[in-house]
Amino acid sequence: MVSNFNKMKNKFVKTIVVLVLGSAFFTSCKPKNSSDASAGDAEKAYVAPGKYDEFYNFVSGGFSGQLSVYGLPSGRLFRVIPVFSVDPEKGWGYSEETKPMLNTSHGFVPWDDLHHTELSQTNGEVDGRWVFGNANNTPRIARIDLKTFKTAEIIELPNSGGNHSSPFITENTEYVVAGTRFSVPGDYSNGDVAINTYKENFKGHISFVKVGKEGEMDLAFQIVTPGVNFDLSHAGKGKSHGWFFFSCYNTEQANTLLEVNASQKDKDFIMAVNWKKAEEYLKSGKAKKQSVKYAHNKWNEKTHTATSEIKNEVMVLDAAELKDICYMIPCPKSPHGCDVDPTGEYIVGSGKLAALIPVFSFDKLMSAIQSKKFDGNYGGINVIKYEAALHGEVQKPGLGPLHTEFDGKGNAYTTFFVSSEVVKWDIKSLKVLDRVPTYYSVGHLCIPGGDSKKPFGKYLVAYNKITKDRYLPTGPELAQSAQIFDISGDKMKLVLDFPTIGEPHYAQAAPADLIRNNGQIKFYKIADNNHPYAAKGEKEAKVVRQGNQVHVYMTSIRSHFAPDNIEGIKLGDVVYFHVTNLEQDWDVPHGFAVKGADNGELLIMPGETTTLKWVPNKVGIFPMYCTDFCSALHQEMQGYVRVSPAGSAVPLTWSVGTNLPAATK
Ligand code: K7E
Ligand code: CUA
Repeated sequence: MVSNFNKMKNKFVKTIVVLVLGSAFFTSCKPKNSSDASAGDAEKAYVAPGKYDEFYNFVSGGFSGQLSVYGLPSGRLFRVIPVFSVDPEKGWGYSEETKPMLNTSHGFVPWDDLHHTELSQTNGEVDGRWVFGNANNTPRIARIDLKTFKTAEIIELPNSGGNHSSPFITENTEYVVAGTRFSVPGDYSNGDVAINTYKENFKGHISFVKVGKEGEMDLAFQIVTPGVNFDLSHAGKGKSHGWFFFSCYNTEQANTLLEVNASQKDKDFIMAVNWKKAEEYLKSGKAKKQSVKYAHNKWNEKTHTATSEIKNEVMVLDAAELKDICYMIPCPKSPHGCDVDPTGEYIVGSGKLAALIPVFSFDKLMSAIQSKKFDGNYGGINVIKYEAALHGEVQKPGLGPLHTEFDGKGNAYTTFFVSSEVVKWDIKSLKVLDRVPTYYSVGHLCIPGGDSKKPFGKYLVAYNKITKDRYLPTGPELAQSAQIFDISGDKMKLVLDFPTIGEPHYAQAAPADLIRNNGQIKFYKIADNNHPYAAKGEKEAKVVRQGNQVHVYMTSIRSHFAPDNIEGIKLGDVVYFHVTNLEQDWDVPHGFAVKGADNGELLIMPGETTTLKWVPNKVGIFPMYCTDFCSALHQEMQGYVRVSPAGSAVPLTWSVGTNLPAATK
């Protein structure tokens, strides 16, 4: 959620809430009594020691830029996967091999803001192969391989600013999409324009990134649109497969004080995109080739190294010109979430400032398009008549609707930021069935498989923004939190609270077995290691000088490095420690750190080679050691590097288990 929301909340509560809904807010946003506030059916969350959870929960880390993996229903944290931000703990962005993963057209970027996770699907069902994540700030999409729980690929998106409505996918993972939050002048145009020329010079672009059989991403095309803010999106499925839906706000096209100026209109839009039609236009040569610059980074499991390539063009289709690829559906008050039910018939738009939730019908939308029930156009894009596409409105559902997920039994669950609750309602009848308070101010929610054709139901997790009075205080910044609800019955029941990493936004979950049995990699075969600096046995360990570059081909095995004594390094040298972990057992990583290195550590998985760059800036003896407790003699896993003055005559020597001749001098 945007931080403006907190400010907006007060104003909103005063002006609209009180007028429209009277005291409803005050009764629904606070726990009714203290036992209510702490109530939870904690036994349902209990997973005995040594037992496995039912689901993996992939949770966005928000401004941490990472993705965390929890178990459901226990709420236990299994892993933090570094994606868009450097992570010195794991060497992500610090080792020479991982640095290219964070390359962009702006150069190396060490941080980003990850809001949404999306699991790959086959036939509209979660398939457990990959999970995608979006970078908001420097627009990118990442693909994380769930065999290794490692970021395998990152692609940058040109012509964009704030990649928020991303990385949502089509039902066979044909595409992962990205709608720009900020409209900006296209990278292929002159961007040196006055900001107040927004209306003429600022354009929106939505990107369609094709996903191959092995997951490899390719920016297939973009669609240029009028300058609005795209917020969220979801693909059609089943009958609506072939369509994508994007919520837009700031259709006022304001460029300052959006809090006020982008909240003027009664209705903004959901943009319906016929991507199959767009594909046809692309094939028939209707797209313009534009020159841009974006990075495409790939991890190679054989060389254990990433490569980064800068690409120079993108095909762009114009929505105002090609009239039948985009349509605007009016949607009340700055829609945020845009969610499609499991049948593909119903499209839910959650207007942040609306006192109702409109639900659109795909069938009605199709017949409205056919019979041209238009209400003029917006920047050349036909606007559908609101009523013509409307299935109906959920009346008085709550305040500040944000996001909706589905249980596959005909129910929708919507989060309300302002009234701080999750509301369950019937998709067809639009009747509110149940509501539970959250603690407090829920943003996204997740039902396992909840945006797919086949939700697994059972649990609902709410990701909350504010946890005042919920946990022990920790200074000005409090814990971020999630809450699990049991949704197997008619009424939602609170099961567990658990704190989370960063600020969680969207999350998805998959049955544990789907991931556990997908061919998890337990270690890398040393024979398959094609890293150019690998030392595949201790005999291959060596130190090689090339001018002022020194390459240390080092091995690690319980419980020593080879070599572990190195002399002849001089000031002015750039030293590369290429550490190969020779272990061929599950769960025996070794670590590596050297005193004074302005770098992270290395964590080297069995069979892998990883490189730490070190530029010593003092003369002396520098200890190095293994940072990962690998054996009973882990503390003995250490060594020394001797650094001599520039021009010194100390020869380059190395050893393990014997004393160096130079050492006796
Ligand atoms: Cu509602 Cu960035 Cu998906 Cu946060 S967004 S909550
Ligand atoms: Cu190797 Cu500790």
